[in-house]
Amino acid sequence: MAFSLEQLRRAISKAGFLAAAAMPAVEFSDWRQVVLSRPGYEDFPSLPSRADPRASLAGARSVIVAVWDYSTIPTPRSGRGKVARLYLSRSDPPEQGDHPAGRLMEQFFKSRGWKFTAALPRREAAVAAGLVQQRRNCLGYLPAGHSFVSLFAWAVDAEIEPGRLLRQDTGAVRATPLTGFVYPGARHDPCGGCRLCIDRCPTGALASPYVLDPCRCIDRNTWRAGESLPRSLRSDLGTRIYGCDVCQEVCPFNRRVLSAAPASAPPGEPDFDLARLATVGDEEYHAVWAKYFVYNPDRNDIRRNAVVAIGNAADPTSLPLLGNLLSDEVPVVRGHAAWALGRFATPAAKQALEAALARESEPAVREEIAAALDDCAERA
Ligand code: B12
Ligand code: SF4
Ligand code: SF4
Repeated sequence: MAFSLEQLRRAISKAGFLAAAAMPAVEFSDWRQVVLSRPGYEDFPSLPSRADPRASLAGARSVIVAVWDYSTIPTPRSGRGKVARLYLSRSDPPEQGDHPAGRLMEQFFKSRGWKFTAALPRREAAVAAGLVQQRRNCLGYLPAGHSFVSLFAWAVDAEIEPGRLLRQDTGAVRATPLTGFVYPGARHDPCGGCRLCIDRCPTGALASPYVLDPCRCIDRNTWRAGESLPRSLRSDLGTRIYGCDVCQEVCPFNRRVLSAAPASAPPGEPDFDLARLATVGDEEYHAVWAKYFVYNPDRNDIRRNAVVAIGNAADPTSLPLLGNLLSDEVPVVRGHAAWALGRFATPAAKQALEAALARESEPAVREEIAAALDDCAERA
């Protein structure tokens, strides 16, 4: 006998999700086809294997998708424009069970004796269940609503009555059955003549409607681990050090939620000062910052990003700091500090770079310094 939607309703309500759905565990074959055919997804080699819930979980019978609204979560003001709202609100844990709401759901599955897997295409599942509709920036939007939602999904080995659950203004969660489910459903373009997200993407990552080049997306680049950021993208990063919200912030369909009065951050939130982040030590990083930069346990990735942001902010008072960072113990930080100094092109910046070149032995950093000196010459 199928597990009733009513029982799932109680779990979703307790976890605090805005909406959810249960549907049959179908193979997301169209989605796999797209992933395999688009360039740029080689960096995500495990992605296509998420298409078939039954391959990830023997006996998978249902998929549960849940929508977490992070638009109203209070976040540190000093982080805005530097860290994407998804990460500032701590709504994208590497494992769904690391999030309080995801943990409650997984405890619920375990209490029922259900086996589950989280290896799924979460947005595709949410679109298939009719919980969100994709727009040209690729993001899933709530029906007649915004896109600042994080999506959770699990396949379970229990049969659940298909249906949707939606939290009402009163706070109560209402259930409606899902009839005539088919995958894939029809895809309609709801954007009319608009192209704002495509035209305003700082790196040109949105090549055309619904098509993203992940290698150019700021989000993917800011969580690169232990490597240099592509030189051609560094200036496009602006002061963003983790993720990017531009394609959502320019969207007319997000205007209302963005203009709502921002909730004030709880007292004691840290100051996302770029100089502080560029020089952060290990202990402070793990105590204060690692909870925001969830995919980067190594502080040096964020130090590198902060150094690039300082270069882009072009505030001459940061010249001494960048000069000091040319002697940092971490080569990637030294290399990016050189790049940042190259953007200033002042005699002091040039002098610091020449002195660094004379003492530097790391070939990759020497290359960065030489390129930065060329930048100085060009700008002069
Ligand atoms: C890989 C990945 C990335 C990659 C690639 C992104 C991408 N668009 O593929 C990178 C690292 C770049 C990335 C960036 C971001 N991501 Co991401 N990412 C994922 C992940 C793991 C898989 C996404 C995926 O399925 N990609 C494969 C491609 C092929 O899918 P797709 O873009 O949806 O393609 C479909 C459309 O093109 C559609 N389509 C094609 N033609 C047409 C025509 C019409 C008319 C229509 C309607 C549709 C349509 O068909 C395709 C297949 O279904 C999911 C989590 C998960 N486990 O599922 C999160 C996820 C999608 N990301 C998320 C977020 C929030 C982001 C960022 C906003 C983070 C940030 N603030 O920096 C950015 C946004 C970038 C963007 N504009 O897409 C959220 C999205 C929530 C939402 N509301 O949709 C997810 C679900 C994670 C979460 N925490 O909830 N991400
Ligand atoms: S998140 Fe930023 S870089 Fe990525 S597609 Fe959107 S606007 Fe472009
Ligand atoms: S900015 Fe325009 S084109 Fe892009 S998602 Fe929003 S409505 Fe669609």
